[in-house]
Amino acid sequence: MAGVRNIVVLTGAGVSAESGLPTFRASDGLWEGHHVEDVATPEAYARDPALVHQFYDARRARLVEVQPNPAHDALARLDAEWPGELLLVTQNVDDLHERAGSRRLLHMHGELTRGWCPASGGRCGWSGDMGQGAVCPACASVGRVRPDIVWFGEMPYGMDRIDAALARADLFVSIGTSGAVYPAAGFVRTARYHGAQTLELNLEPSHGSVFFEESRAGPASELVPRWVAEVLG
Ligand code: BJW
Repeated sequence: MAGVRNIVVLTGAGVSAESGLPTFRASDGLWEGHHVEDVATPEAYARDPALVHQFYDARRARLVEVQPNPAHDALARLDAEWPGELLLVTQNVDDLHERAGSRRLLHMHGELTRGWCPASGGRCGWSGDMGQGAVCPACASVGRVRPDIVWFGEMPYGMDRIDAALARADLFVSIGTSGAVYPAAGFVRTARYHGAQTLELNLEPSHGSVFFEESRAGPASELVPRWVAEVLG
């Protein structure tokens, strides 16, 4: 692709939808009967930890039943074959990008398969239920471990690395995200400010569509492999 060496890709829930994981804001905007904005906050966790653990335990259990789809596979191919800089920033907390083979990957909203203990400050891999009785492997405290997930009002991971990559990007591509949640929703404007070309691949135009130079509408499993084939020429 002429003039493009550094690429930043942002993915959201839409990239995993065809693997069978529900998006957040589809149709009635509810997730398991709850608004995501009500469950995914530190305040909700303090108020009702059992409910929040139940929400994340169910999603962690579902992870083992699903597989990467052609969109994840195509992004892994891009990672393996693109000779320039690449950063795949995902808002998703599932592990489908790494299971497909992506390596230059950053989970800005955390990971379902990790826990975080505020008592020890440590983070650790986690499989199966966490619940309220989880024991921290670092400090052995009981009931302090929480999902390593970035909730509303908390700082996303890797912002320095993301900002640096956006400042160097020649091309910014957003895939399967509604553009409803910041700071990710602002990445397109940052990338444009620094001179990058911008492209959106989404089932339908997102909230932020107007900020992209080009928008393509359709399912990620079709659009992403086609785009990756174009880029790799
Ligand atoms: C398909 C498809 C297919 C479907 N193919 N496409 C007012 C203004 C601005 C900001 C704020 C504000 N008030 C508060 C804020 C800040 C707040 C925020 O953005 N709030 C909004 C509600 C306005 N943000 C935060 O608090 C963040 N932290 C923060 O800002 O820290 C301060 C800071 C300061 C300075 C610099 C940096 C930071 C933290 C946000 C944490 C978000 N966490 C969640 C939940 C946790 C993870 C989890 O439980 O899974 O992350 S919320 C939820 O939304 C989740 C997602 O990652 C995130 C984005 O959702 P996504 O991925 O876009 O999903 P959907 O469902 O919205 O969209 C899916 C899209 O796919 C749709 O467009 C479909 O069309 C498409 N699609 N099928 C292709 N087959």
